[in-house]
Amino acid sequence: MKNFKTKLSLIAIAVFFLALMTTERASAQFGLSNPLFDVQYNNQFDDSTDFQNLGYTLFEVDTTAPYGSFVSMYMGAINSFTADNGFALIDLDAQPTANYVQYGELALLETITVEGHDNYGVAFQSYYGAYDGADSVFLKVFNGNNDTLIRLHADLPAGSIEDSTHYVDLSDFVSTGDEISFHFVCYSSWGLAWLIDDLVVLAWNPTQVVSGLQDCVDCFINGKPKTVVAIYNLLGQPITDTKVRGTYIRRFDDGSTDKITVR
Ligand SMILES: [Ca+2]
Repeated sequence: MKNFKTKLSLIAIAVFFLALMTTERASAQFGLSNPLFDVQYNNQFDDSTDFQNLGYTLFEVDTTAPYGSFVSMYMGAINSFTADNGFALIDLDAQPTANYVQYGELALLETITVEGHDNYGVAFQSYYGAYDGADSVFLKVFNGNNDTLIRLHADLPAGSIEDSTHYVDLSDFVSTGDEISFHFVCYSSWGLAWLIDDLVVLAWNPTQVVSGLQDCVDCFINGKPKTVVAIYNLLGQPITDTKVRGTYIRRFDDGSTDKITVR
């Protein structure tokens, strides 16, 4: 009886900590104690049971870096915020097929109900190496019976690699109350590798389109212009090496934030 009670206690403690970890993961805003925006979901790719392979070339969800014997072994791990606790990898270089036709599809098994805003988007870190022009990678967004395929790294020349934060605005095909999910899809002749991490679904007011990072629309407080004091990418990571084009979150000297697209 004593052993039984001890077992029950241990199970209760394990369930408590599992729930705590899940809550912590769900509410985490990468690297920031004060969330910059309303995070509706995040996945740090720290649990392989969140995902399922649907293609015949397989993704791994682990901390394995590319290991293909031709070129991908030189790529190294993804430069994501939470690479240490896992990421997704499809190493096409390590899984050659006889007919040079590879297809990988990694399905996120969880569905996300977006609520409370007019605008939604998804951000993630993506590290990709293409061998030739036949190689291509996509984010597939599911919303009810509709799916939308969005090509990633589309401008990447064959034979090069790119590690970058991606933001896809979902506002045109996702509304409050919708249940959405994501697949990562890859077609290749004999590509190198693709790594993914730090998926965030966020909600925001309409994005302002500006021509420069310091440009502001209605950015006055008490008659004085507000000053940009920090700039973040859509994963909430501080940005120092800003590109001219892209979508960012800015924090002003009065503590307020906005979301901009620089074109
Ligand atoms: Ca991770």
